[in-house]
Amino acid sequence: MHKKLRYFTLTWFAASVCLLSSCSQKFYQPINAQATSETKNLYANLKRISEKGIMFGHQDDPAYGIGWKYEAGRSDVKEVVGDYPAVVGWDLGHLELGHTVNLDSVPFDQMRSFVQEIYAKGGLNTFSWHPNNPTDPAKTSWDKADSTIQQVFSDPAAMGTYNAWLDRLAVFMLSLKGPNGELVPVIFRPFHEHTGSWFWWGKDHVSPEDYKKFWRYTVDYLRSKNVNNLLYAYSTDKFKTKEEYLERYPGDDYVDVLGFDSYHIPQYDPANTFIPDTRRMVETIKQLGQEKGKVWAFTETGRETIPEQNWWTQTLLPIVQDAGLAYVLVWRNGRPDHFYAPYLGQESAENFKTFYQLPNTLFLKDVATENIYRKPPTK
Ligand code: BMA
Repeated sequence: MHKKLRYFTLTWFAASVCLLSSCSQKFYQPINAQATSETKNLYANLKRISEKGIMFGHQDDPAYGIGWKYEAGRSDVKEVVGDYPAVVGWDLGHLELGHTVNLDSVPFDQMRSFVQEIYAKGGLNTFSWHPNNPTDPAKTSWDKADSTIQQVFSDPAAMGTYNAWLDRLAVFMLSLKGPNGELVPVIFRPFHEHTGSWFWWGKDHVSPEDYKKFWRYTVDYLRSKNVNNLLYAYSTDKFKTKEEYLERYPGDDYVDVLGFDSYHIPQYDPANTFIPDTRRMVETIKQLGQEKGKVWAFTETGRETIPEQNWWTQTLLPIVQDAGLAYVLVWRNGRPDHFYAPYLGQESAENFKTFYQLPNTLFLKDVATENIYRKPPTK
């Protein structure tokens, strides 16, 4: 920790100079003017922290890992490095149906408690959403029905279903309360990976205009329900150009965080270009973030089962280092053949410790002292 503290002191000085010279700080405000003060503070702090390092995130981290489920205080990440991730991802899939557990068997009541606990410790929560299909709730996100979104807008019954789903979402978001009754700010990342076509909101199933309209409708609806604790993350899958990234972008008034998802799958990458391709995508969102005054993040990645011993420093690090990303999130440790963070004894665990020790990779202890829900210091 010593090395990290020294680094913080130095970068803090640099950040203060930046603040005094008003380094584009005026841009970094949430799209929702009614956002709670904790949410506004979080957004400003995400920008501030991203100038110091990158927060590490893991999906469902405290809920389960390889060989365990719901054991208080456990975390595969913590068992390897002695600290929790700074960011935890959750998925709201099946909340819309009124179920009590999500699509990966996480009970929503437990999820809420975890979210509150992480908030209280100074960490960050982010939500994805794999909803079923509002035109036929028996169909999953992966049921690639064409024109679902178009149908939602043209069929009042489908729209009624979708509104009822958003009502459930709003109730859940508004139930996330901190110790003083304040709303817990979270990042909400709906309709992700839409440059691919594996979900009903994916590119082959909806026009760019309808996708944007649907996104804006969703944001406006939640806002009309006074859900003022969300920062909205726009999160494509892999993309080739800035134009492709922006093709379905709903507008600067509807997005807080610019993100994308990209997994390392060597069998689909015969030319072995994952690192340069992904770094290029990082550079694109960085450039857009700077232009637009928005935070940017690597919203999902990972190497399933991490068979490469040095994956963390040799593959992930060159992609994320010195890129101004607020966070990087790896996917869930769901099964022995489907996990993305190391566990004790896993073959990349030693290398993950090296990654953890770097001064600019941030875990819970690093961000806890930064008070990301308080007003950032002004000097
Ligand atoms: C996928 C897999 C699935 C899971 C889904 C939603 O990548 O992890 O097992 O149901 O995400 O979390």
